[in-house]
Amino acid sequence: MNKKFLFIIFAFSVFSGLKAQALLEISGSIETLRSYPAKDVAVDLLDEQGNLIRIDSTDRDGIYAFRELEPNTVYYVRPRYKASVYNGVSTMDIVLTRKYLQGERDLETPYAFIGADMDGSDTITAHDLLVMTKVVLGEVDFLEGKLQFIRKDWVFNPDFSSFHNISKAGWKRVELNSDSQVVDFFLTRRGDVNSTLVVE
Ligand SMILES: [Ca+2]
Repeated sequence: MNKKFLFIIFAFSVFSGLKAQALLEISGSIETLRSYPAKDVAVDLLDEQGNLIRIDSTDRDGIYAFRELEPNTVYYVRPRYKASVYNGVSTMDIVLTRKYLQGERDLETPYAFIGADMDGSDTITAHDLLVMTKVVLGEVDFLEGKLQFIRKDWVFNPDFSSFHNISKAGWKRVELNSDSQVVDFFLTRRGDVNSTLVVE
């Protein structure tokens, strides 16, 4: 056996070994509806049984990544935001919601419906206007629970009329087989009808 042949066998063995051990990645971006990156968002990685196995934080570009994951495995990805975001609800949101309730103007995206549903009741009523007004006047505080992650591949009802399952849009089950996967999310806020939320 000549040296060149031996080298080819050696190189092939190394390559095969690497390929067999190839580990995968789940990564993605988190941003507001107007494409501002959401930095410092904690992103949980859970196993199929729901056990927390890793936590990453988005960087200044809103990017997170879990590397060296096992192929042929089910994972769950779930972002959560701890910090308070004191913006996104203004007089304009009140005006847009009032016009919708008075039948003067429709809300054009499902995100606008979610924004208008300030109290999270799954319907848009005068009570949403009342809470929005109190927030704008500073009479009630912005609550952490008003933030809502919505993964970008979430499919809404055609008429946007029901958000009963919207909490399910805040995480994703990922079947990682032979390819790395990208899971992107929007960060939205109840009360933010016109998508002005900014993460400082
Ligand atoms: Ca409501």
